[in-house]
Amino acid sequence: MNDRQYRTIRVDRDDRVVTVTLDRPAVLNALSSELMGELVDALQPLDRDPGIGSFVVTGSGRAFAAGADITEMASRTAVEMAADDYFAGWEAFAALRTPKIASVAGYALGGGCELAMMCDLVIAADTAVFGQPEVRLGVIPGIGGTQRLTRLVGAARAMDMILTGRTMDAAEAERAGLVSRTVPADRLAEETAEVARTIAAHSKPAVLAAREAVQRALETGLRDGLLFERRVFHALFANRDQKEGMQAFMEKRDPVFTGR
Ligand code: CO8
Repeated sequence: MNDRQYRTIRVDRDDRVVTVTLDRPAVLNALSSELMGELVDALQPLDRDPGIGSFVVTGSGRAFAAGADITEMASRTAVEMAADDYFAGWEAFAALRTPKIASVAGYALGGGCELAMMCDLVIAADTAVFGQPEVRLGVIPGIGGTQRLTRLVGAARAMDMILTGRTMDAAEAERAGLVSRTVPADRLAEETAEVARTIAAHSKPAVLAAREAVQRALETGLRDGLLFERRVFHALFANRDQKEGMQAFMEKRDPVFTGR
């Protein structure tokens, strides 16, 4: 990990898991440009570290994140927004290949909901509230909400959420397919850590390949997706981890993966 001091996030490492805590609780972790920059700055170098197996992103106080920072955006002009390609930096976060787990308690609204959807798994406390209320501000979701929410929950429910601005509680979000699991709030950190450790203990090349293959399902047709999956499956047989995983199974012992 780098030694940089961050103002808007906290970064902690526990063995192979790195947790980033959004740390602007006074403004419900509103996603400022500074926060976006710090998050990417912290995680990008770790993404290439074979010693890191998963990332967790979580909130603090009453929120995961209540959206993009409205105060920062409010007076900007269209020309400025376009010239800065405002929030294009979030694509760098979404492009991180190490599995990302959103651990959500409280508000995940607007950009907060979009940040959760940029992650590979969403684990929600029963206090979580999801929504895309941008229409109430006279705008629309701008960091993937119209695209990712529609793919995750279908057009009917995405239209309902995005056009009315209504929120979903954790139970509805889980039923709709936005959330991977829901847990009581006091178990959120523990449950998230358990999932993060489990993923991080697997062969990293296999995990990266699996993640990429699932993502491909969201972006391509079935025929191309199946071919991609099969080719990646074949390629994994070049790895020592494949030999070790299958040998360990046959010897009825736990595998020792090296990421090679
Ligand atoms: N930005 C900035 N400050 C915020 C935000 C935000 N998104 N959300 C909350 N805050 C601040 C409040 O202003 C308040 O500050 P202060 O104490 O100084 O007045 C503090 O956080 C606490 O909030 P509230 O007093 O409002 O707390 P409540 O419990 O009364 O209400 C809510 C909680 C319902 C979550 C309410 O704060 C709320 O509605 N927040 C805004 C939610 C929202 O609209 N989010 C969408 C933002 S737009 C967006 O995300 C678009 C992303 C795409 C941009 C891409 C551009 C290309």
